[in-house]
Amino acid sequence: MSVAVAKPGEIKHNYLNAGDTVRSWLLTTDHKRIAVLYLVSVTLFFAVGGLLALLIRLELLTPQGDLMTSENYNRVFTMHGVVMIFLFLIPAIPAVLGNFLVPLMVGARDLAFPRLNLASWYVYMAGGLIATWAMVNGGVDTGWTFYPPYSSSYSTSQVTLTIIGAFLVGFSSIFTGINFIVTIHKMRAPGLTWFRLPLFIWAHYATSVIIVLGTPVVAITLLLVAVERVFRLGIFDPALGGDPILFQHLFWFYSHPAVYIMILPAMGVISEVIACFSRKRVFGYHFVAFSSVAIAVVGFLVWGHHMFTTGQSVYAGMVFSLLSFLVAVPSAVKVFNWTATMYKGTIEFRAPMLYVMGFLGLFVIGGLTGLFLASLATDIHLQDTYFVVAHFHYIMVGGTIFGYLAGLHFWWPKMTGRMYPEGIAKLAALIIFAGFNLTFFPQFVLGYLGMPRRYHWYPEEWQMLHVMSSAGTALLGIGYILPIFYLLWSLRNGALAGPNPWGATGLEWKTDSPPITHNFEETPIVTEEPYAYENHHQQEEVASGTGASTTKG
Ligand code: HEM
Ligand SMILES: [Cu+2]
Repeated sequence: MSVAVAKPGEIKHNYLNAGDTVRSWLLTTDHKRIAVLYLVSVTLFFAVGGLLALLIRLELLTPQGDLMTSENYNRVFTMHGVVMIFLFLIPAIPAVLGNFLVPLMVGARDLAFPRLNLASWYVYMAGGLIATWAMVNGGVDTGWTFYPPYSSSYSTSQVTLTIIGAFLVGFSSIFTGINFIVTIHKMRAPGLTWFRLPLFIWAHYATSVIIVLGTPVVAITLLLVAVERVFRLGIFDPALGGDPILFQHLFWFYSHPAVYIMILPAMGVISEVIACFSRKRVFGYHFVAFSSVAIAVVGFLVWGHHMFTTGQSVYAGMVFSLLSFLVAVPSAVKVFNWTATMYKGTIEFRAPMLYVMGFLGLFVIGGLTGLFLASLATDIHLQDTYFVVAHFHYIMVGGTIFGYLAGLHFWWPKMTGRMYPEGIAKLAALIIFAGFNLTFFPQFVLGYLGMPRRYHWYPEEWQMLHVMSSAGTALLGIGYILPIFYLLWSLRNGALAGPNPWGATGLEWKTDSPPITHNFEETPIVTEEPYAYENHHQQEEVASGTGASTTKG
C-alpha cells in the first residue's frame, strides 16, 4: 500500500490547519470537520442533558417533592429524555465518529454527498436550537414519548415547538444515513470487498438502514400530534374520534428500532477496539457482521413489547414477546464473539479497552433485564417502574456512552494528532464505571419494589436506595467532566501520535494523524482481510501469510 505519511514529530498539512476562519469551519464540506462540528454540538447538548439529570437526582434525594413542583419535575425529566435521546444518543456515534471514520475506513476522499452532510449538521442545529428555545420558554412535560391525548389535548407546555425540533433532528439523521449507505456501496477502495470491511462499517450500514426506514415514521407521527394539537383534528385523541393506541404503535415502530440506532454504532466501536487491544482478528467476523443486519431486521418486529399493558390482544403480546426473545440472539452472538476474541489474546488495558470491558458487562445486564421485560408475565409487574429506567440506562449509558467514550479515546489520536494522557483517562473510565453502577443498580431494586418511573414523591423506606443512586450521579458527573479537561489539554500538550499509535489495522491508520483534507495522498489498495493482527506479527517470517479464512477463530 503506497500512502505517504508524515514522520512523528513533524506536523504536515492536515484537515485541521487547512483554514482557521470561522467561515472555513461553518461552510466546510470536509466530513472530518463536520464530525468536529458535531462533536462540539453533541457535547454541549450532553452537558445540558446531564444538568437536567442532576436536577432529577437532587429532587429524588428526599421522599417529598421539595426542590420543585410536580409540574416542573415533569418538565425536567421530559427535557432530560428529549435532549439525551434525540440530541445526544442518536447522533453521537454516527455523526461524530461515523462521519469522521466511514470515508477513511473505506478509503474514500469524503462521503458521497458532502453538502448533504453539512446540511445535516445545520438541520440538526436548527432542531436542537428550536428544542432549546422551547425549553427556556416554558419547557415540555409530556415525557420524551409524547403520548397523546395528554400531549395533543391537555398539556399546556411547549409540545408543538419541541416536536418541530425533534422532527428536524430526525431529518438530519436521515441525511447522514443516506450518505453512509451510498458511500459504503459506491466508494470503497479497490480490493475492499464487503467481507473485508471493518465491523464498524457493517454496524453503521445496518444503523443507516434503520434510520432511513424508521425515522420518517416517527417524524410523521410526531407531526400528527402537532396537527391534532393545533388544528384539533381527531387522530389520536378519543374525545375527537382518534385512537391513542395508534400513536403508541407508530411511536414504538420507530422507537424500538431507534434503540438499535443508539446501540449498533457502539457495537461497531467495540469490535474495532477489542481486536486492536487483543491483537487478534475478531472471532467469527461473518457472524458479527450479519448479526448487525439481523438486529436491524428483527428490531422492526418487536415494538409491541412496549404495549403489553395497553390492552393489545394476548396473542399479539405472545408474538411480540417471542420475537423480543429472538432479537436478543444476535446481540448475544456479538457478546460471545467478542469474548472469544479476547480469549488467549495479548490484551492491553488501555483506556478504550477499559470502556470496552465496561460495555461488555453492562450491556449484558441491560440486555438480560430486557428479557425480563419482554416476558409477558413479568412485564405486568415491572412496566413503568424504575426497573425499566435501570434497564434502558444500562443499555444506553453502559452500552452506548461507554462505546462512544471508547471510540473517542481510540480515535482521538487520529482526529487530533495528539495522544490523550493515559493515566487520568483510565482513572476517568473507572470513576464512570463505579458512578454508573451506583446510580443505576439501585434502580433495579427500586423498580422491583414498585417505585414507579416519573414520580417524585415516594415512601420513606425507599430513601436509602434513592440516596445511593443520587450519590452515584455525583460520581458519574465527575467522571464525565474529566475527559473534557484532559482531552482539551491534550490538543496542545499531548504527545504527537503519528499515523498509527496503536499498531492497528484498518485504512484510517494508514494515513497521517490528523489526516489531510482528502484523506489519502493516493487511493489505497486493499489486499488483506480485516483485523489481520496475527499476520502482521508473522509477516517477517512468512512472506505471504494473508490467505487465512476470516471465520477461523
Ligand atoms: C439493545 C439495546 C436496547 C436499548 C437501547 C433499549 C432501550 C429501551 C428503552 C429506551 C426503553 C424504555 C422506553 C420507555 O418506556 O421510555 C426500553 C424498554 C423496554 N425494553 Fe429495551 N432496550 C434495548 C434492548 C432490549 C432488549 C434486548 C430487550 C428484550 C429482548 C428489550 C426489551 C424491552 C422491553 C420489553 C421494554 C418495555 C418495558 C416496559 O415498558 O415495561 N430491550 N428499552
Ligand atoms: Cu423496545
